[in-house]
Amino acid sequence: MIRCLLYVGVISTQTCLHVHCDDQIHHYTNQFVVSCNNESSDDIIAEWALSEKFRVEKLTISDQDCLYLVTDMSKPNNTRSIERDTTTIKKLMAPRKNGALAPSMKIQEAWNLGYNGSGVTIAVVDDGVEITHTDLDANMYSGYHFDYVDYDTNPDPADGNDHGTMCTGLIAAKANNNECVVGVAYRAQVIGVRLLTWSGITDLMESQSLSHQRSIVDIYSNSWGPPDGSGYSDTGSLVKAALRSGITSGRSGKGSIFTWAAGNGQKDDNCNADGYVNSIYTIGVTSLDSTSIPAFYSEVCAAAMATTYGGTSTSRYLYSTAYKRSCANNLQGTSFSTPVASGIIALSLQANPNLNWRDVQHLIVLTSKQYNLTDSNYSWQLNGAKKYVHPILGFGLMDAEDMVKYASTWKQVPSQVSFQSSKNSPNLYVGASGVSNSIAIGSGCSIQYLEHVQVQLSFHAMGIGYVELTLTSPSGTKSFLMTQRYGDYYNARNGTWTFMTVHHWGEAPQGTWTIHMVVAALPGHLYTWKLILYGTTRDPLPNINVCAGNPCASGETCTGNNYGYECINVTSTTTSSTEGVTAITASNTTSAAAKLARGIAAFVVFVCIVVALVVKRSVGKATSVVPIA
Ligand SMILES: *[C@@H]1O[C@H](CO)[C@@H](O)[C@H](O)[C@H]1NC(C)=O
Ligand SMILES: *[C@@H]1O[C@H](CO)[C@@H](O)[C@H](O)[C@H]1NC(C)=O
Ligand SMILES: *[C@@H]1O[C@H](CO)[C@@H](O)[C@H](O)[C@H]1NC(C)=O
Ligand SMILES: [Ca+2]
Ligand SMILES: [Ca+2]
Ligand SMILES: [Ca+2]
Ligand SMILES: [Ca+2]
Repeated sequence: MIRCLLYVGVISTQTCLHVHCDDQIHHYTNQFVVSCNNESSDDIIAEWALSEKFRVEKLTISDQDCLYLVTDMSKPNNTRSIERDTTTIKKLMAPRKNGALAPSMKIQEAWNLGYNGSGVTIAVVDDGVEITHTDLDANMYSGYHFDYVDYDTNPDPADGNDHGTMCTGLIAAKANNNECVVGVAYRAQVIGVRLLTWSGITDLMESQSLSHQRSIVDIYSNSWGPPDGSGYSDTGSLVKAALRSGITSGRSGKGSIFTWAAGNGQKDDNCNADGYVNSIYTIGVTSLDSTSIPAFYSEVCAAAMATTYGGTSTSRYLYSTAYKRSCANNLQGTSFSTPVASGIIALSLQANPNLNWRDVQHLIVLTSKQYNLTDSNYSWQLNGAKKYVHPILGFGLMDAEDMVKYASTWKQVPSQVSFQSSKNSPNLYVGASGVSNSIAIGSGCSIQYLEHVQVQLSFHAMGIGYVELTLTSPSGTKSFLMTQRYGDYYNARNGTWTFMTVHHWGEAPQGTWTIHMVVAALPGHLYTWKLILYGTTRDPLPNINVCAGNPCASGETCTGNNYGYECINVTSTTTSSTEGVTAITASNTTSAAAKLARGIAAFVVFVCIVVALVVKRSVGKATSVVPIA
């Protein structure tokens, strides 16, 4: 019997299978032995041999009995614990599942510091949760679930959908019970909130779900949104109110945390057309492929803060719990990277329950990592706060260990200040060559450290999918607020939209901001625009000095900000940074974007493996909402 095991990016403490190996093995807490004559474990052994965490040596005892001795370097030598050993051995013998992805999200490391989500409550707002699933039941917060579809207290997906049950397993499946997977926050409490259904949902149902049990819910995990690739779909007015009152009154005034799947629209969509992800109150999450590239289905998303592994059919799926007490082995989508992020945030809230909604976003900016993640369409840019940022991956891969470490000593950031520029009314005709227009922000703006930036635009586009919009900050950072969406030919006569970006986080806003609008085919107009800036007047992280530990080589000067630093070699122009890669110039990024815009040919058709609910809202605009697989 082989079942799902291990967790993304970590070596799990949870396993299930192949108990028959036990008698071949002599075990210590940090050492175990695996047969060499088994192809099924070869790739795991190879991977472990390359990792710093494990040392792998070949023991030739006899011809029949070739064995690998594996030493876990992170554990003390020769302290015995049979239970641990057997689970480790069984795990090693298992096929590769969610485990051992590199670079790691450091979830095991956060667990090793004692965090497991205990005391944190997460509402999974989805198509239902099987609360009696044997890998979930102990972590279900009984008495608090709700079904806004049938208006009862049992969120079980009566229609057989198991998307919400899959999301829940990634957050809070039990550890060490030999079933399915282990959730990132495997001791958190989950409240199942059933919202999505075939029969249609309303703005009211959505807003009730997003404020469900507000006084006890810490995180609302949302793996759903508007359909990909057509229209700019805004939230209804009740959802706007629910998000706004969530951040002001949730968690005793510290603010509810809303995580949101950034979408699976690949190159046919841009998450800024998704009003849920585009909100400053939500934490948008994209997906990384196990081969260190953005998952093929991820969208360009200036509003997304970070990425986690989300599973792909092209490299590795994720595993989780599924309906009817089963396990699923074919998960892919930002639906699944988002619960992973929710779990990491839960560990951080356990480390420090006083974090407010903006503290959590600052923590993600600070700790997410660029590594050597690559993308053939887009490059990383070093923003004005010396933090690398990517059009799809945001500030990079989330790091659970750094999240909990920084969280544990975190001081709340100063209060949020906002500033609106005056409105420019250029009324320009826009064609394929594009137009630019600038707004100067002067000393009248008291913000010194930016958080979110919004561009409020009114425009005309005969084919809205042809619109491209880029914002360049005074520091030279470019945000791709809109990219071509190849399937959307809607004629937007008097389009108005507010685009949001987190890519200028930490920058000073004073200076010239420029938007560049292109409409690649069919004419358009740029009527008016203005900037809405959010941030702080004081240093949000006065106790963090990234240059303090002298991270640069001798002869190099460290120039730092709160979020990152650059090492400048005073005798040449070579620079390196926290994340170890030379700064990528803005012009490279521009040409990459242009390449994407033209590179229509090679996109993969995304097959929605898990569910494809298509539902109509019966109140408000005629848009539909689907769970993101
Ligand atoms: C080899 O490993 C696989 C999976 O871990 C297992 O199913 C199989 O029984 C093992 N074969 C032997 C000969 O141990
Ligand atoms: C989870 O963490 C809490 C708080 O640190 C601790 O008391 C509890 O023993 C942990 N539970 C497990 C199963 O690790
Ligand atoms: C600085 O750059 C110069 C010229 O490229 C090189 O010779 C020198 O080794 C560099 N110094 C450091 C500390 O990297
Ligand atoms: Ca029900
Ligand atoms: Ca389990
Ligand atoms: Ca989308
Ligand atoms: Ca957001």
